[in-house]
Amino acid sequence: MTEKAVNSNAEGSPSGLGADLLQALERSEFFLVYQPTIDLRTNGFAGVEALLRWRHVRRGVVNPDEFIDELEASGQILPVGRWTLDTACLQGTAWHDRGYRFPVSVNVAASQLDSAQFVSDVEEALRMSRFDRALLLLEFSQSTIVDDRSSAQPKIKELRELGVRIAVDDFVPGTSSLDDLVELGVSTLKLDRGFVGSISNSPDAPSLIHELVQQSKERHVQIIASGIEDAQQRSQLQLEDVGVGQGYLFSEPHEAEAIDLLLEDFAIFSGKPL
Ligand code: G
Ligand code: MN
Repeated sequence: MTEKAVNSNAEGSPSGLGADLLQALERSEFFLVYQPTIDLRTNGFAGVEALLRWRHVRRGVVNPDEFIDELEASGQILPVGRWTLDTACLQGTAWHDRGYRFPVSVNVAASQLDSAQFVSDVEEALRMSRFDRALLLLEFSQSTIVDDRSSAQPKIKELRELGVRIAVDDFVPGTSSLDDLVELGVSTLKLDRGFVGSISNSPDAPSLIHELVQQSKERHVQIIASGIEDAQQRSQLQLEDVGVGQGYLFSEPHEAEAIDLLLEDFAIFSGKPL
């Protein structure tokens, strides 16, 4: 029997973490880590993506792929998503107040966008934190935006009107028309980690990226390549003029205090405030 199955029997939920998960928010066990994005031309600091983590009392730090389905199933994704948004905006303002101005992106689940209060939650997070709305980037999966367009589109429009930006996460070139995404209000595409991982050995990838970058320039859409793990991937993406990158080659996600140190390094390295 697998460890998962043992836990499932012992604690009565697929991951074995369900009961603990219900209390995690009030016990302040969630925290955010931030993964830098890097300007591929200048090597400068371009922003961060906020990523949720759970410090479980016995298991240690747990990644969202182990508990996100359960958060969705129990409806807790809404309060936890709200907490994530609030915390990321507050942290963004703390950086900005110290002179570091850069975008912060936050992942949003389909059920959050579906919920009646999502747009007002975003408004409230911005008001409460004083975070610059133009620097908040909300990341949605392609299916959240495209498959459920009749319900998603009006909300995306409201979010755009608030002044925040919208990204499609895990985007694989060639799977959606760029015009369609732009029409829906998308300003940024985050290239899928798996796709980026395949660029060195996939014959189609360079031409797919090339075409996407050319189209995105005409439409003022930003491309961020995620999951860059080696220098070869980086140079191929740079060759195709992808503007921004993210991945272990540059930095793993870190807690805010570690990002502070990184920011100081970047500022010293570039000789100017960011
Ligand atoms: O789907 P999204 O890009 O939001 O997923 C982010 C997750 O990917 C984080 O949990 C982060 O730890 C992980 N991640 C970030 N950079 C890399 C990378 O370069 N390689 C791999 N394999 N995973 C990464
Ligand atoms: Mn993401």
